[in-house]
Amino acid sequence: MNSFGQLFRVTTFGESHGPAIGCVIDGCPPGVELAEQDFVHDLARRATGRTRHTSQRHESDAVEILSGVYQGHTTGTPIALLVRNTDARSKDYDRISEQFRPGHADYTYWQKYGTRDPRGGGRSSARETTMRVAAAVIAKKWLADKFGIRVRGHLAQIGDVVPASFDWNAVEGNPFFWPDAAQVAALEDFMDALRKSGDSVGARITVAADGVPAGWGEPVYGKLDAELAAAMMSINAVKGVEIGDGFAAVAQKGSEHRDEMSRAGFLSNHAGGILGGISSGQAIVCSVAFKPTSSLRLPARGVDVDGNEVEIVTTGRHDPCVGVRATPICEAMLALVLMDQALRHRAQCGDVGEVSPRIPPSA
Ligand code: EPS
Repeated sequence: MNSFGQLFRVTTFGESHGPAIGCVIDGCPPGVELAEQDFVHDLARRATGRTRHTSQRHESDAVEILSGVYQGHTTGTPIALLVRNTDARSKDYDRISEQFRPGHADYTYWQKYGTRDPRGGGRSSARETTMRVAAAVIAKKWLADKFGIRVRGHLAQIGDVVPASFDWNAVEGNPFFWPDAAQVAALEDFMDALRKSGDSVGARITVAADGVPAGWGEPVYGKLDAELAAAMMSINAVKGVEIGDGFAAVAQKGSEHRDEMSRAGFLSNHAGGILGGISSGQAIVCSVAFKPTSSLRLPARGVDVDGNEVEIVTTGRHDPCVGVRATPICEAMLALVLMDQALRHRAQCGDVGEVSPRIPPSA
């Protein structure tokens, strides 16, 4: 399945080393102002080769709009977006094309399909996430224009390093999306040492959406949090998702976890803005755990396609921490889920309108 969403339905296609990657978005409302320039900012935030801390593959990631836009506005018909691959170096994969990198999808793709495109990881490459971010540019725009919703995110942990302080204004000012400017120099050193060691590390990303009205999300099977979890889990290398306090809720008392209400607003947001699978009007908060990447030049024990035990060494250009550029990807999945749920809510409950009392977000 390469499609995501019910009403705002995104289908992506393409491989890391094919001629191009792309997506088709069906169900986008007409009248959204859209130009190729709109994709530049978020695609650059996600792209490789923009800093020394990510893979050095240099792609322009320029989006071509092939359909669904006329005179600068969406028409309501399918929007096709294309990004050409221009810096693939497939020879880097010759050596491991008949081997399975430990910890990589090489083995499971082989087991599933009995064949695979090993070049750049083929369809399992992080390259696919380009098109999620592109599709979400439209979703973010619509959500902001219609509801004033702001979707943003930051790196919340890398290895065992956590932010010492928090400032949203710091996040876009460094290559890590890190919320504490004073720690950035130390993070650069950390990443330089990691890269030199040939190893990789995991990371946690937190994304949030403010301005989401109360009432979005479908009980029972279309819960907003269930769809968010599935959306985040569909990103390469993701191993965990938390909504609000997530697993910390295990050790909390009910008296502590429940978000008390006053007429001035909710008094806390342990729930992450979702109750019973439906948005409460508070900020939607979601944290995502990324595993350490598996393409390492450090030798590992493995097996090849003929069943021989071999030593596996991965050379070429790889991310020592995919979490470094995962913030826009998690934002994208949050925006896509919200966009789809917004349209579904409008379809069924558009006539309900605003129900009182409406409790403002955290006071
Ligand atoms: C990736 C390896 C690199 C990355 C790629 C993900 O590709 P290649 O081996 O072809 O240089 O650059 O990510 C992207 C190109 C991208 O746009 O995200 C991997 O090992 O998954």
